[in-house]
Amino acid sequence: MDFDKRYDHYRAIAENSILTACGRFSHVEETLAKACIYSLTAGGKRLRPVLFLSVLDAFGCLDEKYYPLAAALEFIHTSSLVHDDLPALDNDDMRRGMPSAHKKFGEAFAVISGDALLNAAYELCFNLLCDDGSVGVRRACRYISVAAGAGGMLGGQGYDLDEEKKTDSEEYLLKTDLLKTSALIRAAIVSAGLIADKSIDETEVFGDKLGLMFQFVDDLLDATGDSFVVGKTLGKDSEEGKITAVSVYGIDGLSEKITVLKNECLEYIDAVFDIDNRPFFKELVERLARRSF
Ligand code: GRG
Repeated sequence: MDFDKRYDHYRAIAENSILTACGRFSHVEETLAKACIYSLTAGGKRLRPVLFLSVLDAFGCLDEKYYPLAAALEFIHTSSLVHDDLPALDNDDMRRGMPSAHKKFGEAFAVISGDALLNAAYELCFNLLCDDGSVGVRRACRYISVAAGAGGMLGGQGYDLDEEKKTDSEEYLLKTDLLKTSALIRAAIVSAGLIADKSIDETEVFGDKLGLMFQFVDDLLDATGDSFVVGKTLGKDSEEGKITAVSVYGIDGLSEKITVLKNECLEYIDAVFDIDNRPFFKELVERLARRSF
């Protein structure tokens, strides 16, 4: 199967699982339900669920009973975007080419819809744990919860916000990005591996490298991209004097770093996946490095 067909296959599973999981909002307060569904159905690449499903598939474990975890990963990601766009954080008016949640529903509903999405992600995990309490599923759910929390994505956001301790150093940048962005991308890969009985060590470094490359490309796009194509306001990082991979490495230096990370990802793919699955993951890495989908 060629790359696009295979990506679209996983993406369709992810979309269906997200829509099914949205059913839980049919009996809740109307504006809150609308705000949750608006943010979840606004588009996006569905990268985290696609990674989860494709890694499960590569390890011979793609089964519909695990689909709710694909939705859970997207719910966590979406909740972080809703909160990240708030005036108290990044103050972004546009997300995925549409008004951000607080622009559409007001700040208060953006806050509680972000909370509701995060909570719903754990409902999905607990439902699966009740139906299938296998060791792999238990470990996967635990891994996802740690990766999303203060020791992972939220902690990275904390470093990103901590103006007093921020320095324009590579060490600070890596510490922040490996948590803020890599943690959830890594969790999508590692949790699928855990379900397939792989150890954390077998997949974790690939997840870290991919997540870091992803954030570096995001920083580069913020400095050089087209806001219509990217679907959000660009150029804010440098306007606000933010510490990003561009401020640390410069545009040319960052492009080189992205190439190094890309090559490291390609090497890890040879170590992690069998020969039939390597082309899909390699193409995914190439496209993410160019952000060409
Ligand atoms: C409430 C769970 C929760 C978290 C709040 C704000 C915050 C803590 C964390 C911020 C994490 C964050 C937004 C990191 C940036 C990651 C990033 C580059 C997002 C863009 O991801 P894409 O390109 O977006 O996959 P699409 O729209 O394609 O899904």
